Amino acid sequence: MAAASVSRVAMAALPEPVIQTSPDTMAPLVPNSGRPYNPVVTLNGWTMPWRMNQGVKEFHLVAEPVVREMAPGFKAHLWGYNGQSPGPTIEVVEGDRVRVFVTNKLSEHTSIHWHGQRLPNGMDGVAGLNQPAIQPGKTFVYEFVARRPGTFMYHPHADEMTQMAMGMMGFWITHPKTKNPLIDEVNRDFCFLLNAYDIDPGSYTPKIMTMLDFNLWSWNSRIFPGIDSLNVRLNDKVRIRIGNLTMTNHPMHLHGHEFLVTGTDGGPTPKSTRLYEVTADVAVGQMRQIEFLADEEGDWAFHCHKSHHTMNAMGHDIPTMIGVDHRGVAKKINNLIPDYMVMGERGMADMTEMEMPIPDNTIPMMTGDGPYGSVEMGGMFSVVKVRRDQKPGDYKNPGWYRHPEGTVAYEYTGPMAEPARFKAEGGQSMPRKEKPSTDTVVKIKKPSVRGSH
Ligand SMILES: [Cu+2]
Repeated sequence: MAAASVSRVAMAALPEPVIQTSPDTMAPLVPNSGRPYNPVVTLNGWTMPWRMNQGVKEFHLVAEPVVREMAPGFKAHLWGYNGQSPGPTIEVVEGDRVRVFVTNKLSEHTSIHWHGQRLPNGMDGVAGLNQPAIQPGKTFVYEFVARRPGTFMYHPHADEMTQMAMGMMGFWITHPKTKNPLIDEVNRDFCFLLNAYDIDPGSYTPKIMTMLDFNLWSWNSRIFPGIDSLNVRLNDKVRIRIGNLTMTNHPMHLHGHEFLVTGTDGGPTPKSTRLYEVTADVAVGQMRQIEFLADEEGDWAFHCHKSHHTMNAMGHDIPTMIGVDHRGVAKKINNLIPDYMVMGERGMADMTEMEMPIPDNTIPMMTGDGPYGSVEMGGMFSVVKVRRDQKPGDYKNPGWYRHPEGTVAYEYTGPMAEPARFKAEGGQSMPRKEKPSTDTVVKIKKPSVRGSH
């Protein structure tokens, strides 16, 4: 009885929840208690401080509505944890006993599932199956030993469709206790979650019923150009941990370097399975950690390879007008139909130059000013900046890469040679027997007026 009342008192003494209001990438949180480890950097996020309580690492998560700046000039009303969506990254060490207090400040019940963890069944967080849901205003306690080192995440397992569409999720990293032959030491260790939202231009709150047709593809609830660059020193060994909580897969592509997939949410991958790649698919509900030696200086694009995932709020019902001469016409049409635009003619830089009127709190479809003009990207896109003079442990953005003289693609201004044309009929392996009597003309449909591009 006495023991029970003592533990009740201990429970009553909740650790003060730490709230973060900034969407900036925070410096790594160097552990000041417990076992040492090399901390990660959460892209446009932060790691939650803990309290050691008689050998137990205690965290306090608060599930609550938050305002997330998804990019400068664009804020979303989401649900998250401790002031942000995603919630703070939790970093522990293999073998740590962890106690997480979860306070529900939402208008409906919730729970937390600790994706990928070995733990007692009653701590797995599926509301109704493993525990009663956490009702509004209540605080629940999860406690388990972090048994396996690796890359994990947390998210609700109660009214999931709503709560994940609203941004409730976070990263969890369990660092190895001792040297692990499958886990290399790295100089920089980044992590972020892939998430997606459907927020109508001009509005603030995601549409939660959307299953596939999302219009905002984000990393840690940020969209390019709002996603911070990953700044590293030349010859750093770099690890990037990625988790996917969207409804589709994301082939993550890195320019200029080859990487190995060194871990999944199942743990470190056996060395015999590791292939050098430049794109790794991260399927729904999966986590992948990639590693590479950053031995090429420059600003290297790093993005999802689905081209629609490197765009911001858009409609998919714009007709293709490639081949149709629009000179002078587009601006005139634009006076009549404010959201009219031409695809495939001058690129998306038009979006900025034509000053398309867009509602308040809306980010252009593609944007981002680079050193040579518009980057014409949005969504799941960022840059790995590799610099010789980046100081060890310094994560500051070094600015644009200064290309050495004579190493940038340039315009050819000499004489144009007549193209040598292949003389035989057709281009296919066997020429067709009879040619059609007349050429086929493809009719191009007129654009329709839509209010949601
Ligand atoms: Cu994608």
